Amino acid sequence: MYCLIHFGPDTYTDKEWGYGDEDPQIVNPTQFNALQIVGAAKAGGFKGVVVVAKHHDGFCLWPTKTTEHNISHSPYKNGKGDLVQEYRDACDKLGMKLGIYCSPWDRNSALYGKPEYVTDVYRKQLEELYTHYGPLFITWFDGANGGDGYYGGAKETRKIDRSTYYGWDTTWAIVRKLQPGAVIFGDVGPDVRWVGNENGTAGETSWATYTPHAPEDGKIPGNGFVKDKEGIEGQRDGKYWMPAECDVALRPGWFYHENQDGKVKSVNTLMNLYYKSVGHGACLDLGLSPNKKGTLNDADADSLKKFGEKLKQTFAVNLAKGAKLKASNVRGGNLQKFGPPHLTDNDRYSYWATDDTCKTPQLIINLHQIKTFDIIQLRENIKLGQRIEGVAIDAFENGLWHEIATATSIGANRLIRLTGEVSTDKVRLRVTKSAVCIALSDFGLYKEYKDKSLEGH
Ligand code: FUL
Repeated sequence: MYCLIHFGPDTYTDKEWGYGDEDPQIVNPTQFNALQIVGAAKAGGFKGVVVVAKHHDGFCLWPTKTTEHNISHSPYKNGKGDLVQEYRDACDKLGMKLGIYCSPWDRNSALYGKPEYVTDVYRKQLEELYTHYGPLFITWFDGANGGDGYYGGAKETRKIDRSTYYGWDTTWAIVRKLQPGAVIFGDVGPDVRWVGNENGTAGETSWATYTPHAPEDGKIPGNGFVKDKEGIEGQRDGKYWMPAECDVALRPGWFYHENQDGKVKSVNTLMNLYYKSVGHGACLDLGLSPNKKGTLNDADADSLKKFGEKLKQTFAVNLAKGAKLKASNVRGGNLQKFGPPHLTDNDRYSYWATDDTCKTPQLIINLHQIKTFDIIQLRENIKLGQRIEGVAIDAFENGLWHEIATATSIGANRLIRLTGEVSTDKVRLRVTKSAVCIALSDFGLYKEYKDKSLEGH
């Protein structure tokens, strides 16, 4: 999980997509506090932040040499400000990771639409960002592209060829060279893909494998030019390993709007999103919207804090730990290496594996005493791929096994939220379908933490 921070001229004009003619003078976050913003993300359990260094309006939050349309022409710190640097410093102080979003579409640039925009402006901006603010864990390439804008005063509509204009191969090569540790996000990956919606949810069935397709036959797909809906589930036979990223904002909009102050997502809404993103093997990328002063409103920070607390408490104790695990098959009979005890150790890559011929094994989890849970967690050793295609879980009640849940894809993480609490001393896992022998790394039973103080709003 990480946060995606939108702040810029739109914060002051109450817009979501600035036209590109905004006066830099309006950007004046007098109390800008990167530590408060990044600290709130950390309290929410997020591991990093992606800073929108330039949104579609073209305004750069760092003192770039590529355009005058940047923070050095705003009153903030008398033109000596650099918000990206302040985020970098805050991340370093708090042990958080930093990523960058720099919008390819630029509604301010007079050159937008010409090849020179890509070569002399956009790629130079990326070079500046990757050279000065690393190490980055991710770099975001947004798909919104082309359309009307200010474009240096031309005030017209400019359309670009979404397959070819940005020369993605060359552009991505800048990331590989300057930030080799960063994954590249985009509608077409190449490392991680957009999930195809902005609701923050991946499909109930969710494959990390994916082949992006252009919406027009015979064309090459590009960012902003894919069959979006295919991103939700991915494809079982997808050509590329490209796990999904679920982006959604904490408020209705990505940018701050005073009239949305009462619409900050509640802890329970965030938990629901967590189950449907992280719990479907994807990432949750939550949008934060600093206000005009340059801080998060108390309600936003409060919701994050409660969410972090609820997550921490919920997953603090794996009720399956200490259980006796009996598997119907263990690879080569080698309990030490492939036995089921690996399912409840703290290593997400140690695993229970079966013989090549055994694709539908069963496991009995003897809890020794009655335990009450409402969440089941399964994780595959993702380094060995996504193998499992179907599981069922049973609880032993009144002398009989009762099916309490089923699921399809597992992947890096699968959280099954039961419709109610289950109390039992024995649980059975049945793998009902797998492409090859299984390599399951974790099994967990949890009870969602409920505390009145966290249900605040
Ligand atoms: C979208 C953009 O158009 C939105 O403004 C926002 O930045 C979101 C994260 O990505 O494509």
